[in-house]
Amino acid sequence: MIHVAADPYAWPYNGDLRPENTALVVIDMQTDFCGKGGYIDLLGYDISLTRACVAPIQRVLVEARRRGVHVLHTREGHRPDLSDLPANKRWRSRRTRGGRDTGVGIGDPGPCGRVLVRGEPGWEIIPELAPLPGEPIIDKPGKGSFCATDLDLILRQRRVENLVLTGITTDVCVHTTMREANDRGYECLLLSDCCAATDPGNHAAALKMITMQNGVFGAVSTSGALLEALAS
Ligand code: C5J
Repeated sequence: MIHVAADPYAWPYNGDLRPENTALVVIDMQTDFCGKGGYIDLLGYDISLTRACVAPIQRVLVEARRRGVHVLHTREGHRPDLSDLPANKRWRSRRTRGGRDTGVGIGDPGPCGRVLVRGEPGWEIIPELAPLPGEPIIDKPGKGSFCATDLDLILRQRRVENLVLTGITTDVCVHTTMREANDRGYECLLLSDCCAATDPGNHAAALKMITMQNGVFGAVSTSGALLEALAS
């Protein structure tokens, strides 16, 4: 039995933590969410917040790859013809925090190409966390990684039971993915230092939500605790 020290319970619930049944999912580490001139930067948020998890994810990736843990990456983005972009998502994305329509929203041209459009520079995963050949990249049109993707199929083919969630943003795509995964029966662990949000309060609240009801969506831990457990 191997457990990771986690809140609110030692994870995974059954102590069955092996590289073969465990996947590390790196969510949306794209320039549009953490790079200069990307979508989040254009919206006026501080990208040093969303970049804070880059180095911790790098450390976990090295160890996960070395030990043969499954590694998967996701990218949020839309087809160049925007046929998979809901009109309300586009409309909302164009509004600033003050509610003014700036015209710089999803699908519009920006310093990193068209915002969150597949194939554009801003949509690419940042070079520091570039996927290795053979690591699946899940392209998703929504916030959750299971909606309109083949993620579940790929995980089930690999007999994955445990999911370690990292990436950005904690309160949006990471949380949505964790909730979707939990409902599908995956045993989920979110690494707090390997996730980040555009707002520290939202990051903290997202972590707290997971720990309610004895771990309503799974558990929360840190990269250090995971690496310790993997080494044991
Ligand atoms: C957002 C994401 N925040 N990757 N996307 O719109 O969390």
